[in-house]
Amino acid sequence: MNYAATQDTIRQDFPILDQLVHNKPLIYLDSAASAQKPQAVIDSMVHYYQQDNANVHRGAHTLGDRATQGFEQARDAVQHFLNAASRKEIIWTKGTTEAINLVANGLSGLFKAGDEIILSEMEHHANIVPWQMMAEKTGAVIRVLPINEAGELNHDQLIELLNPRTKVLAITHVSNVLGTINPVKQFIATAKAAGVITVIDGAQAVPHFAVDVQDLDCDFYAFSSHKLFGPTGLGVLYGKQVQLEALPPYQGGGEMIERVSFKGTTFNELPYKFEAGTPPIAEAIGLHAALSYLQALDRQALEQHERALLAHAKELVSSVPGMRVIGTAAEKVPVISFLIEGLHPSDIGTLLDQQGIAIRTGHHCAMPLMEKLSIPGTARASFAFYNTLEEVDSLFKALVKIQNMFA
Ligand code: C6P
Repeated sequence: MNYAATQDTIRQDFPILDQLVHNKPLIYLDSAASAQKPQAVIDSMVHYYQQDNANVHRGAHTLGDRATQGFEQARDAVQHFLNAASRKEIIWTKGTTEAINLVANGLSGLFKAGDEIILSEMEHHANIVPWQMMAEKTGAVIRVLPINEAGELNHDQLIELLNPRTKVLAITHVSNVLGTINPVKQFIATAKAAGVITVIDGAQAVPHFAVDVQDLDCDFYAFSSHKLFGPTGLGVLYGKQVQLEALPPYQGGGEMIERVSFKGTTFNELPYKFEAGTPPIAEAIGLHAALSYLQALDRQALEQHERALLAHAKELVSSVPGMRVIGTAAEKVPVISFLIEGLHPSDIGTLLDQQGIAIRTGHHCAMPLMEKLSIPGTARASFAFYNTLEEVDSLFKALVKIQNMFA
């Protein structure tokens, strides 16, 4: 595919991109926080609410049947998207955060005081705090894999940390701050050989490249719909069937039961055992539309375009005096965290917004990483396939302008 030729069409699929902010054309460089939605996603949700809205799995009526069908087809689409072995392995959650909480909570029964969980220094709070809460209850101990200067993890250090007390390895596939793509397949294989359960935070990976959970051979994999061009309020937990069967339910209520009496309750089969209450139906249908949209594009061409965006941004760094990139891993998604000497990241964010450019600033929910790097936060530009090389130019021109204002 000639990407340049199709980029205009792609941008037209995202109506939000065509607007002025502070009288300047919007340049949206905050897709790692939440990606924009193609019209197909918006349309699918409007259609659902206009034509099919009803509760699922209860229906003695046509609308209920249609809603159930749309909802369950979305699960099949996610199974296909991740190449999971069975639809029973796809659990709807509110997001990556809830998915990891579900696993950490469910695995607590495995832990005795002194048992260990390995995390890494680049984890998002969503993959730290649930484990800390579980550790507090069980007496488990958290061990932390360090990053090197470039912001990469080292496989030898994983080997050093592994020991007979290690029960879980929970690491991110891609860092939301550094952009590093971790070699999770190798880490999973090593952990598995040591009998350790693997939990992968895929929130920042799935928007950028194809993920095959059978090939990775992880036990659990989590992501959020809203970073994958789908609606907010929905996430996915993939779990190997054998792991999910062994895990106790997370929340109690309707849908997740087989039979309830005041003497006790038996639980529904997978995947419903983990889905208490009315699920996010419209959101699942919206995510299905996002996956179909992505699958109709040439994902390899999208990846190539994203690599070009990153390469162009890297080239332009030297044009901004005093700019320092945080995270220089060899394998990166198009996320650039940076600092500019003499400027506070939040001022950079505000001044860029004045020019219509949206980035994120702050600690990015990765305070331990900020502590490790001895910085309070960064400015972060994160790109998606709908961004253009011209937008990268505009970002750097704006940064030079800002830098000049303070020079
Ligand atoms: N990172 C960012 O701007 P939720 O909020 O559950 O959809 O996703 C949490 C999460 C988990 N893991 C990683 C690696 C993430 O990047 C995120 C969300 C956003 O970087 C918002 S803090």
